[in-house]
Amino acid sequence: MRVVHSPLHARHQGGKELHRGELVPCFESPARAELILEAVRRAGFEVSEPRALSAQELLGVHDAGFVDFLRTAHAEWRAAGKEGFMIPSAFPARGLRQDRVPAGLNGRMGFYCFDPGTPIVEGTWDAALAAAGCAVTAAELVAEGAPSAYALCRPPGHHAGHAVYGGYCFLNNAALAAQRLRELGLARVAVLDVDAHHGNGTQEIFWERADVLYVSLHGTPETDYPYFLGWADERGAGAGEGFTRNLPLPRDARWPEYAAALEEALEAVGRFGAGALVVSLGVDTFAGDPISPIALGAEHFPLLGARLASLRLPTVIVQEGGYAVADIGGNVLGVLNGFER
Ligand code: Q9C
Ligand code: ZN
Repeated sequence: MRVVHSPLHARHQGGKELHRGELVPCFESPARAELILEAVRRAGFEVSEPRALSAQELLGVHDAGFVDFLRTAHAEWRAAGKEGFMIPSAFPARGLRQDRVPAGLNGRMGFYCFDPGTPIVEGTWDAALAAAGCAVTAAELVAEGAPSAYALCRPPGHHAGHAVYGGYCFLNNAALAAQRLRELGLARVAVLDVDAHHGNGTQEIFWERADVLYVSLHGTPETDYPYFLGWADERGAGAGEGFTRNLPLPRDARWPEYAAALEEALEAVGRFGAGALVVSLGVDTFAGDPISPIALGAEHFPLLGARLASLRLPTVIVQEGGYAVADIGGNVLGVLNGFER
């Protein structure tokens, strides 16, 4: 399996997130991608860089004003004499208008964001665009006939919606991969999201579409991030009704419960008749993860990989979360090896 990765990921670093009342260094760090890269290289996977992506190519998934904001926000911040990371302080929640984009930078930042845990730094745009490029390049490899490809994306993407960022995500890498597969002629594409958190962004992007199935396994929103989406009764709307499937799990679920839900998810993907599969792969389902709602052991990741491979679909695996940094390389490699075996 080819690995697509860009060193530009490292441009996104140095930010802090609001965590339990304190500003702390982000859990989502450059070391994550470096350690995954080291593990896949050592295991003999061929690694290549993505092709360059233009901002224009994001518009099948993202809003033009949103993309413009992400591209220019930090330059505007610096032009105002500020430095360091940017985080918003107010959001358009219930009762507040969402039909007007504020002109000022702080208002616009809150408008396009949903949490204070996703700082923008000087290099965020370059890193996010390169990560999107990894996912799109991996999709193109698979559309050209590769049985599978792994996009080692950083920052991650599944929390980013059509016009909103958050959850360490700016551009939705997996959605861009699925959209690219559609453009390249695959009539039906399934996205299976096995990150520990619900992929609210991916769900929102494909909510009214019947050509892209979204299935997610995640810690229940009753207790876990992103809190406000990911219940089992969310099933899509309009033409997309029945093409979203959520399988929330109780907190600290272990392999037996997880594996049972995974079988349901695989069955849903099988029934859909997808021509290709995009996997949103978070290894934050690991018991040792500092922000994980699910408690899998390292030995379960190869089993997960093998079950994903059992669908026998052309597959793009897109890296999402995973914050147990010391174990992240081994856990991702476990999935990839299990997939190829
Ligand atoms: N302050 C992904 O796994 N914050 N995103 C949790 C820590 C958000 C996770 C609380 C977690 C987002 C891609
Ligand atoms: Zn996650």
